[in-house]
Amino acid sequence: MESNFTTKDAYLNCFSPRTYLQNYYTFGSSPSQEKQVLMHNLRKLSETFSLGQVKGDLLIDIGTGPTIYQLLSACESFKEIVATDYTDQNREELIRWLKKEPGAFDWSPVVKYVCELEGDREKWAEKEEKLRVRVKQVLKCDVTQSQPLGSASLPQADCLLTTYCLEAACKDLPTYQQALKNLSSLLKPGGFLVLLSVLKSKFYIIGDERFSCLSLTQEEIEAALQKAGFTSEQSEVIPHHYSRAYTDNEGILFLVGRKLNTSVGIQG
Ligand code: U7H
Repeated sequence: MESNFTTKDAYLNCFSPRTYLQNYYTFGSSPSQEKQVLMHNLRKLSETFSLGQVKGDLLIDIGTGPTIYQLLSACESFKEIVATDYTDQNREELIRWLKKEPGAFDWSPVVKYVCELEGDREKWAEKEEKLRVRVKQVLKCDVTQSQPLGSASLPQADCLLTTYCLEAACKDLPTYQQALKNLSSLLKPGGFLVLLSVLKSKFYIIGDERFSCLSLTQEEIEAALQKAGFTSEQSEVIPHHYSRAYTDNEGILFLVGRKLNTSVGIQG
């Protein structure tokens, strides 16, 4: 069967982090679908990481992209964060922000909003500094490989975070299923998986480029997680969607799961 799903090479050659940031994360004062989605995601992430159940030493963000919004609450609950992405240009864009290099994207409106959620909007500059200190490494990752971080040696994480990555990186359900198993090796037994996914989307647009997306339902994602050895402790669909000019998604899934403890028994 012929597959037209966007390849990894196409991401390397055609994905523009700047255009992506411009389309999905740059807002005027008027309301937009993109802003609604982001604010909702930030509220869910803040609840999850600030209320204190999900905390620990190491969090690995899988498919960070050129964005840091997903780490703003997590950096209060984890001592070390490792960011990862498949594309060189996403990792470079991220490093520009981490190192305050010229031309870095301005996340301050988003950081201010998260600080407001957490009780003090005035602390935004301190939060930016905290996040910059807590992100210890920016690594290449490929979720389709059995060792997604290649030869990099890290302790198993207390939490994996992944936002809008697997549905863009995996061409079909078996690949998605396998990617979850691959990621599981990076996580401690009992560790948390925090996942944000678009639902039932087949594509998304960035500038003039169209990228494929694996169309998934909440039930399919939960079943895939269970098969890969994760529980799902919290699974919530919100009806928000992005602008119809960008994608055809029907809602967004926010899920918190845990890697099951596999105790090795004595074979009788
Ligand atoms: C995330 C984005 C990205 O930066 C690299 C793909 C994911 C821009 C997607 C949407 C969106 C999706 C559908 C509908 C919006 C190939 C791999 C990652 C790891 C192998 N990614 C990072 N990714 O696609 N994004 N943001 C939004 C919003 C509406 C990868 C192979 C691509 C990979 N391992």
